[in-house]
Amino acid sequence: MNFETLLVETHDAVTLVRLNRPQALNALNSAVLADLITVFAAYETDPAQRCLVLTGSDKAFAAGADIKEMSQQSFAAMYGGNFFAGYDRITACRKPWIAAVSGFALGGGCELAMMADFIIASETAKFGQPEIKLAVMPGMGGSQRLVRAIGKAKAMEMCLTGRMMDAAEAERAGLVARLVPMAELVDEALKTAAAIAAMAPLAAIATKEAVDAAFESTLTAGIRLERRLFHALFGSEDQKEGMAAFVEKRAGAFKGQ
Ligand code: CO8
Repeated sequence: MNFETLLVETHDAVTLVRLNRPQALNALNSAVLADLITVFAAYETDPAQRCLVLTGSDKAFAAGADIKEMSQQSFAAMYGGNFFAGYDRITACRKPWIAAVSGFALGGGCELAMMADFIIASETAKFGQPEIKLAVMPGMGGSQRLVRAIGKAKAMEMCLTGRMMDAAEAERAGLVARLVPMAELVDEALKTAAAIAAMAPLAAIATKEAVDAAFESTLTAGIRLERRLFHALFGSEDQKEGMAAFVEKRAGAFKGQ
C-alpha cells in the first residue's frame, strides 16, 4: 500500500506504520487521518496481521494536529463537519497496536499515542498537551485519556500550563509502558509486537476488550465481562492448542480459531 503521509511495511505478522510528514514534524492533518483510517481498516481485516506498531521519526512522533490546516476554520466547519471524529475509527480497532514514541508527542500527537494499547517510548520522548497556548484545548481525547493514564493532578497541570513531560517523568507517571534507548525504539517495539502476534489472536482481542472495559464500567460489570470472555475462549481451537502445548512442553501454534 502507498500513502501520501505514511510509510507502511510488514514484518511477518506485524504491520509497521511510520508517520511521514517530516517537513511538519508529522503534524496530523486530514490526509494523515484518511491514511490512518485506511491502514487500520486493512490491518483489522487481514487475519495474517496480528499486531501493529505506529511510530514517527526520531525528532517527532507527531507535533500535534496541523495548526496551519486548522487556523482559519470556523465553528460551523469544525462542529458541523465533526472535525477529526474519524479518529474514533482508529480507537474502534479491536486488534492490538502499540505506539512507539521518540521526540515530540504533543497535542494530537500525545492523544494519538494514548489511543494505542500501550506506549513504548525512547529516552528522548516529550509528551504534552500545549493546545491551551493556542487558545484551544485537547480535542482528540487528551482531557480524558491523560487523566485516566496519570491521574487528575498531573493531567490538569499539563493541560492548563501546556508544559512538556520528559520520558522519565512519563514512565514514572504511568503514561509509558517502557523506556528504551532511541536507537533501539523501533526494534524493541517490533519485538514486543512480534511477541503479541505469536499469541492466540482471539485471546488478544478478548484481553484488549476486557482491559479497555476497566475504563468504562463498574468493577462488578468489568469482572463479569472478563469472566464471560474467559469462558468464551474455551470455544476456540486455540485454547485446546495452547493448553496442549503447555502439557507437551512445546510452543503453541495459533490459528485464530
Ligand atoms: N502543525 C503544523 N505545523 C507544525 C506543527 C503543527 N502542530 N508543529 C510543527 N510544525 C511545523 C513548523 O511550522 C515548522 O514548519 P516551517 O519550517 O514550515 O515553519 C516545522 O514543523 C518545524 O517546526 P519548528 O521549526 O517549530 O521546530 P522546533 O524544533 O523549533 O520546535 C516544537 C518543535 C516545539 C514541537 C514546535 O514545532 C511546536 O511547538 N509545535 C506545535 C506544537 C503544538 O502546539 N501542538 C498542538 C497543536 S493543536 C492540537 O494538536 C489539537 C489536537 C486536537 C484536535 C481535535 C480536533 C477535533
